[in-house]
Amino acid sequence: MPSVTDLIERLESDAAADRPGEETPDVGIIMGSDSDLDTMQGAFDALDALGFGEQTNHAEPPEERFTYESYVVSAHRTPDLMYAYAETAEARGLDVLIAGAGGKSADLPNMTASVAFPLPVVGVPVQEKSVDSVIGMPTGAPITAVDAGKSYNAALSTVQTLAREHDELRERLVALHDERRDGVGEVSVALHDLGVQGFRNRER
Ligand code: AIR
Repeated sequence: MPSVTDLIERLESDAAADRPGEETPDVGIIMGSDSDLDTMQGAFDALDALGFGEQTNHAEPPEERFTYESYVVSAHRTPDLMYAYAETAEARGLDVLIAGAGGKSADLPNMTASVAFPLPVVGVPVQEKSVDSVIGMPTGAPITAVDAGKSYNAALSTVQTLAREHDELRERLVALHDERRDGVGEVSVALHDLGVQGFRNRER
């Protein structure tokens, strides 16, 4: 079983490999515990909807041009891993990070943002009680954060950042946005035309 030390060494050797940008993941998603996975699923759903592929081996990129990776990194149980992940992120080719943590001491997003600076980090408070610790940064130490549990929006924000450089992503974002807009139109007409009870019956 690989230890935390092995994982830190892996990150360091990935960073030293200096691979071209097309071969490294664009978005790094980290979370404080695998118990955060359900809440963080929204980020994966959004990236999947935008055509991103998951990179599970730093040396072997998937077919998709845009990719993400994910790890569990605990600010309190594995502070050395958190530091190594944030410190090597830029050299490992990542362009933007999403970090989620729960509990009252949800320090992974804010500490990752401090160490990985100037790489942008989008923080996801996994629970309502985590919001203050994620967003409470001092002047000069920035983090972008979403509301509790809104990991889907965190992924959209990261792709908005990437889309400034990649027209293809801009188009995918606009298409996804239009789809959601059309969805509102569809339910609006259905609610009106079927009537409240008819609409509810349709949902069953
Ligand atoms: N956490 C893990 N290490 C540091 C923190 N703050 C958070 C996780 C998770 C919560 O603690 O992000 O939301 C509970 O973790 P677990 O592993 O006990 O389920």
